[in-house]
Amino acid sequence: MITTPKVAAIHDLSGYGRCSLTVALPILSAMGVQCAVLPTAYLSTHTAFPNFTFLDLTEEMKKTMDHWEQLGLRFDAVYSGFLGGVEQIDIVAEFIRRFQRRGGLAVVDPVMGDNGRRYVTYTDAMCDATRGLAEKADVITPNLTEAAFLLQEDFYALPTDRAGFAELARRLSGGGARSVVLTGARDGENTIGAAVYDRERDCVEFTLTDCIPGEYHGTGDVFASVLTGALLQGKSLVEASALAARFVRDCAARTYPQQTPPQEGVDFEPLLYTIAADKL
Ligand code: PXL
Repeated sequence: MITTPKVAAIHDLSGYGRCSLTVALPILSAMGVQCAVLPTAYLSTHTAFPNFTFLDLTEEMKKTMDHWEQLGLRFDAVYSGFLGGVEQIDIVAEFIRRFQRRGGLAVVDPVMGDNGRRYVTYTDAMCDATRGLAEKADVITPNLTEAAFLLQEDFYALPTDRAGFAELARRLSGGGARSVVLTGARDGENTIGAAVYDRERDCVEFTLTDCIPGEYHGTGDVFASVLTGALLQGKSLVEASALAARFVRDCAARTYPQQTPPQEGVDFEPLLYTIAADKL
């Protein structure tokens, strides 16, 4: 009998603007994964829109965990993303300890910023705590900005070629303690994708696609969600990263001609069928 894998997704819920849970939930469901959600905050929109509202759900997270403990719930994967404060980052570490089933997977997307800049709600203390959380993960999925924060280096001094990205991915693994999928790795003008360090195989491979013009919000969340779903469906890390890179590329290619504002994210919904469980 084939059982449906179960993931707990710990991200914010942004009412408008495709990112975090509004991306993770449909993608994981389409991929044939049962997705339980532990929302960290409710925002009217993600933080790239002006004047967003922010309702912190830290207390609700704690109560939910106690309830889930009473129910004896365990998850094949814990998948975290945007977090609302330092305490929540500690709560995710505790969640992994309490709810990850033996042999399960902790995927931490160390969401902190993009394009060399921190997201407006991320503080120094949160970046320090995120570094600690990343150390507890089996797989981390930083973009280059987050890689700079994790390694406490200047974003503008990071390498810009394949050999340099491979070295960065290895360093982010903490001596092979965790696997790393470093996103936003550009190889020349027209190619983008990820440098993938697999701790099982102790090697770095690249999963690259052609580069579509336009920079859309939430693509990191689309990428990490597809990666998590594919890993739970038994794909290798490199296969999962290749699928995620191709899906983000296809979504961007579909979105670009529509000329929608970048904050609205990518038009992924009509393409969900391409990553449906029966296509994997
Ligand atoms: O896509 C990352 C993300 C998730 N959640 C919120 C965000 C962002 C990036 O800005 O603002 C609320």
